[in-house]
Amino acid sequence: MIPALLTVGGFLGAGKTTLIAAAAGILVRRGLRVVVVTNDQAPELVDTAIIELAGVPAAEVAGACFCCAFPDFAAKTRVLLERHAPDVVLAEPVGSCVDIAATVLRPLAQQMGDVLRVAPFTVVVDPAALREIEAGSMDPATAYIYRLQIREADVLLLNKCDREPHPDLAEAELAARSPAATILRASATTGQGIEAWLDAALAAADGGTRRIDVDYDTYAAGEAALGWLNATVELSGGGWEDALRRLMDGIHLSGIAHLKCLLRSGGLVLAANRVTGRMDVELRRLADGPATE
Ligand SMILES: Nc1nc2c(ncn2[C@@H]2O[C@H](COP(=O)(O)OP(=O)(O)O)[C@@H](O)[C@H]2O)c(=O)[nH]1
Ligand SMILES: [Mg+2]
Repeated sequence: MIPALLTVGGFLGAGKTTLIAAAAGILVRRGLRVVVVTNDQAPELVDTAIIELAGVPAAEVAGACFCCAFPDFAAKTRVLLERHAPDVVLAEPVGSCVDIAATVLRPLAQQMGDVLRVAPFTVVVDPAALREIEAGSMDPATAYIYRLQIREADVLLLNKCDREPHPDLAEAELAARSPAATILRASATTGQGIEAWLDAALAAADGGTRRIDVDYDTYAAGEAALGWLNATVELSGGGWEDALRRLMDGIHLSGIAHLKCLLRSGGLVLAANRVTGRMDVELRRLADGPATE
């Protein structure tokens, strides 16, 4: 069977990496081989570290989105195919990226259709962020990107349903915006709905065929309205959970799409996030070994 490329898009902080790590775990338990391609604006990605900590081989396309770095994406995918002979390649494009079907998935199907089949393009949606966009509190050009991402999806995965009080409203909103898409509900953190999504996505072929018209000036303005900060800092001390919380809380910006941080101390690895629509710091332990000072 030709391996499937399952691309998981969606806005910054929607839960793509969490979903991919959970899905990879499920697929491995099913006896399948899985690899992941991550993507962000800077090297040494937090996402890559999270996937590798889950024990899954990963390659990263850094410094540009999959569409702008298509040859790199195709080359890294080929290397993973040759090295690991996977059954499924999971790919996460940058959260501010759109027009992925036209610029990545269809060219890939043409160039590598003999070694890879393109599964339905899934776009993950955080209902709290969707509400914020509907309320008009996001930069209009950035909101344009968000809405196009929804229209481009073959499958819309309404995520974070474990804490969403109004999933029906969010689902109706998505159905109105993208009537032809398959809409599914999930929680990447509890695992709810992920098996059903995988079954649906991996059974189908010919993903990424939906066509959208993109105004590239507005798209560029929407990306330009987002700032990027990539930093590595060395700390000494202890009480790392508290320190990380205070560090994340102490960053004051007029708006945050997705602030993420990985803290390593000895065998301890912590991940912390703040995302659109919910500004409190979420902290997870990715590895639980003894910390150093
Ligand atoms: N409650 C809840 N939080 C989630 C869920 N999925 C992701 N998150 C959290 O959302 C934040 C961003 O997740 P991440 O996977 O990094 O988002 P990405 O930017 O789309 O890759 C993290 O704090 C995750 O723990 C979910 O299903 N439920
Ligand atoms: Mg991510």
